[in-house]
Amino acid sequence: MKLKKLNFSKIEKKWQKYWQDKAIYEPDFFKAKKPFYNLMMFPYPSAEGLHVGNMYAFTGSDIYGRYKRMQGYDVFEPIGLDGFGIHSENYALKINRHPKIQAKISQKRFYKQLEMIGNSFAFKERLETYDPNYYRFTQYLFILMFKNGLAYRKKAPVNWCISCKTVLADEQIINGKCERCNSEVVRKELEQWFFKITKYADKLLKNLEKIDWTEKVKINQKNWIGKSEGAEISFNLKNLNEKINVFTTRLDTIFGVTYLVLAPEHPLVLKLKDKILNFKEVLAYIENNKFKTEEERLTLEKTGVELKGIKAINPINQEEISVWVSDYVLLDYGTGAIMAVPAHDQRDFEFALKYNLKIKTVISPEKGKLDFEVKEKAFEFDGYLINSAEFTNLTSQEARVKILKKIKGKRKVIYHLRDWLISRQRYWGAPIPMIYCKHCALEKRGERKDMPGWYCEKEENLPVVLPYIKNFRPTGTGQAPLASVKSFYKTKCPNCQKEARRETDVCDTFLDSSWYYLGYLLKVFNWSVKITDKKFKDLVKKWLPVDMYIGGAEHSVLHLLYVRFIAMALKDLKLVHFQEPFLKFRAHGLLIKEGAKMSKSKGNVVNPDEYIKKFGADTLRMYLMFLAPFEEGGDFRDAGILGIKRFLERVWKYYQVVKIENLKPERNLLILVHQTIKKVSDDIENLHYNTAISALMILFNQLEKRNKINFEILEIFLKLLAPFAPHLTEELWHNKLNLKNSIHLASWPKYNLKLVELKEVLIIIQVNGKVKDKINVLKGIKQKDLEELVLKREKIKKIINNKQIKKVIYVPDRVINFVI
Ligand code: ANZ
Ligand code: ZN
Repeated sequence: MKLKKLNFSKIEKKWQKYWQDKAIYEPDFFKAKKPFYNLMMFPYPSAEGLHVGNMYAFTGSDIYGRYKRMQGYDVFEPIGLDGFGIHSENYALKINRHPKIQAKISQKRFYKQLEMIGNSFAFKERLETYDPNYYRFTQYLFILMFKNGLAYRKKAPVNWCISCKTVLADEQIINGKCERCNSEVVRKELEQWFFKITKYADKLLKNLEKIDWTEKVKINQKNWIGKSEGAEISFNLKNLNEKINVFTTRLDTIFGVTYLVLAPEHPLVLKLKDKILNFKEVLAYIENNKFKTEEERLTLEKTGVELKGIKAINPINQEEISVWVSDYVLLDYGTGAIMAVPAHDQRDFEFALKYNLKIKTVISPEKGKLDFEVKEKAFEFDGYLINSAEFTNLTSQEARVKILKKIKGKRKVIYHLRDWLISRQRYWGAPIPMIYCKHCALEKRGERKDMPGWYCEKEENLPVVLPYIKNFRPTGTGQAPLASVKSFYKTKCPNCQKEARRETDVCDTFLDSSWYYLGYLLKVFNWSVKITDKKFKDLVKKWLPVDMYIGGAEHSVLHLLYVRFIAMALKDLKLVHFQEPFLKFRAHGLLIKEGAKMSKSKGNVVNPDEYIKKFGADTLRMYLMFLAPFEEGGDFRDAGILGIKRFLERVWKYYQVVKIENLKPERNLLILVHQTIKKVSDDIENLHYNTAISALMILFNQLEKRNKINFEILEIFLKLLAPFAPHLTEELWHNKLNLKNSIHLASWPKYNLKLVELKEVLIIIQVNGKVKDKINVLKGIKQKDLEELVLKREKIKKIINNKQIKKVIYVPDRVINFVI
């Protein structure tokens, strides 16, 4: 018989078409009995094409989805493009093409690639965030937030990326640089839109305990939310009817307070204008330090100015202390003012050294060590109080409670989390659907009392379409490009009908992705429902929350936090029935190339197309998954991929030549098959795809030794391999096993626990009572089977050398002795 050579690309195209034509990956949304929402983070189409890192993530997610489908779940595995926003716009700017035109080109290219990788995507429900059908809901979400007091505008110092020419959210600053372009970030005073994520700080934190997420992502979120428990206490100002409130976590150090510090923007500074003797100097300091970023404020050498003529009184001992302004104190944390304890806070320590302020030690590391003194650096730990009047010798913890009572302070919990800055001075995003009327503003009218002049665009007028404009480049002036498009911003006030102005900033990209898992379900209705419609809500109940979500850990405090917040807000508005959108989230590892990070400048970026063309999608998929446990990432090496290619070719060849027999399978092989079913199932469940693949290789080595084999075993092997190599297995399923329907809709094999639990034992082989050899066999092996195995061994054959065996003595599972 002439062997057919394996033509990867031919069979891959054939089966991709078949899957599409038969829509086998489209669940029946309304009738599904066991819905399983298998979500992967949709890509930014902000490069020439799909990155192999995307393919790595998607394959890992797809294997899980395919496995669940074969287990009988109605799996929904959608995909789309997160194509609105700064990522895509920056790319368009780079290659000097209009983002709208580029989006069309990228869309075609990305979808083609997404088909090529052989995932079981429900392509009918795909979506793009720049589609007006989509962003109509993004805008609707904005309006919902506004109407419910969760969106507001305020003037605030914000992070401004010099290169992207727009503001950034705190979450988008990584080590003081822009998350997107890695350029410098400076501070600007601007009026901006914010979402009140801080309202949910506590829930965002508490719920972490309830969700099954990758631990390190939960830890990142916990730290970012940054719950801080302490006290708020007041310091009266001497001879003035004013006080300074401070937030402290270390009330036990109150006897060590040697000065107070206000943030430069603290309103009290201006209020005390006439009382501050050196007000000019203070003002100059404030002006000079206005544009430092938060990072700079906290890391650069500390500077400040004393407010001359102002003294505060320490409530615990009535001591007079000086008051300073310094930018190491931030306005929007706590109360914007601190009590400084140089002996026990390193920042205060450095400041005190620089300005020659007193350093008074009040905490000792050892009980009774009353002469302890801080010299080189602050002692920042809890300990035992010293120099603290009647509180001396108490532990820090005891002292905090007692001091709080004595000075009548308030316990207070605050969070590091800030509100989410949502507006961007860019072009390529969903226009913020708000209208400002200065006439109404003058009369203090508005949709909300606290925001005079502001009105939402009416729901029936959505979407506010982003117009095509030639000059889409960011201006750098703090104004978005749309601010110079009169036909866009000129409108009528929805209230008084006089001339009004549309908001010209657009929404942050992360608003687009904060609800996309709901978007796929809207697409089921082809966008023709409202979020409040019963039929939509029913579908939401049926399919959500998402059962499994897979994506990168780099989104820990960006997308993954925002998306939880939006779900909580929607839940409170009774639009969804869950607080947490993703029950289970797993972060995949990072893919590197030959030990190095992939980057264009190094020229070591793996282009998945090239590899698919050369080796086939099945080979690439399996190779990527074989590298290491999925959650750990892997090192891509060209040499390695050949090994997988050869393996798949061997499978192909074997299925061409093997004869199917209808005998009962050998017990040994059957045991291995069942153990492999269990191993592969467990491994897929835990995303240990690499060891699942190894187990399949071990099983296949055994199959390959046989030229006749039982049909069921051939069937089981293909099924186990199907999630990894979906095309090859589909081909062999139809054309070797002659089975109808897709293998991917077949049921996942079940194992027989009895067979799986069999253990191996080491049996000693003796000839005439002398130890000659050892053999590993399954526990409980029958004497007849064991004899047969042993007598096949070269070593034993030689010894026995055709002599007559007189007797065989067998001690079960331990020793077999041939008497010759
Ligand atoms: C006195 C003190 C003594 C403090 C001591 C610390 C150690 P976390 O844990 O991050 O919440 N602080 C309060 N508000 C601040 C602001 N707006 N800008 C800068 N620093 C501020 O930190 C709480 C501590 O940070 C507070 O406790 C306060 O300094 C400082 F031995 O008060 B502490
Ligand atoms: Zn008006």
